[in-house]
Amino acid sequence: HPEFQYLDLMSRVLEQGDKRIDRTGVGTLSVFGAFARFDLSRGEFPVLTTKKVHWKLAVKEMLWFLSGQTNIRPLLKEGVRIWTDWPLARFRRETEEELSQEAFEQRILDDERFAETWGDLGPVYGKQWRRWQGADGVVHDQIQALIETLRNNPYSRRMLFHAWNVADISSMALPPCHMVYQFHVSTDGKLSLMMYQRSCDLLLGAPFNWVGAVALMLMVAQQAQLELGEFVWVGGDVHLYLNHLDQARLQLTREPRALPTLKLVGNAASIDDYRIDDFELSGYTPHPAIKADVAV
Ligand code: UFP
Repeated sequence: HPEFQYLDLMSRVLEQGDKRIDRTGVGTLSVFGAFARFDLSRGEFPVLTTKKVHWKLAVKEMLWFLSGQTNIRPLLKEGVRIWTDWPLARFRRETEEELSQEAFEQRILDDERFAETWGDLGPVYGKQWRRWQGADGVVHDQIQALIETLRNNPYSRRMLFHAWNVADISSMALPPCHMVYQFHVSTDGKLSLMMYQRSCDLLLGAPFNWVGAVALMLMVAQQAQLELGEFVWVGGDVHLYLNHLDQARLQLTREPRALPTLKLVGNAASIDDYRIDDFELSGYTPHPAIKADVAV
């Protein structure tokens, strides 16, 4: 079962992980270098079944990246709260006001000016993917360029986009974790994606990032009129936070179930025209969700 790639990696981190204090102060067990591959053409969709993954949140996040936006306001409008921690921490630090997460999010939603000041994450993924600005001032839409190459020169070995814009890192709320997405087309017209993730919260990050990547594959494949090939994942520092170990052990007691299928219903005119309702996940009967806190 393809999900054992995840579960075996989790065991490896638990058993062999190097224990260290990390940036967040929580501490992790960490291994360096990991690999997984899922053949989507054989129905191996990496949506974990050993816990319930909120797949729609991951797809909505991917749509937000693709929209080029970097403010949490449109995410909150869609009910996605995973990026609130960083702007909220900055707000509390700089204003010394004790606002709850709920109250902060409500103000972002109600007050556009407040959102402009406090809701922006800096030049994170969306900016780099769609509007990477070179030193000469020229702005590059990496996604559009990728789709054009896939259509016109699909055997190119240069089909990738990158979020690690060195000059912009210091103004990002969080430097990109999933940094590079490289695409490949086989002679029988199958699109594969390899994603490199420099830093991976194995319990909370990976399951989410994998769904996002697969959603991206579906959209890009449709835009380039290609079939689905493989999703290949490479992890750099792959870690379990020390307050996630019980959750990881619980997950390892569970037996994987049949993997679901993620698909697009209908055709979008361009990469900018996808909506959450265009995605359909079928055959998903996971074990219950596992709660855990995100390290900020
Ligand atoms: N992280 C992920 N996936 C993401 C994301 C963050 O796993 O999409 F945005 C985790 C990895 C790490 C932390 O635990 O967030 C980022 O911290 P650092 O920048 O110190 O690696």
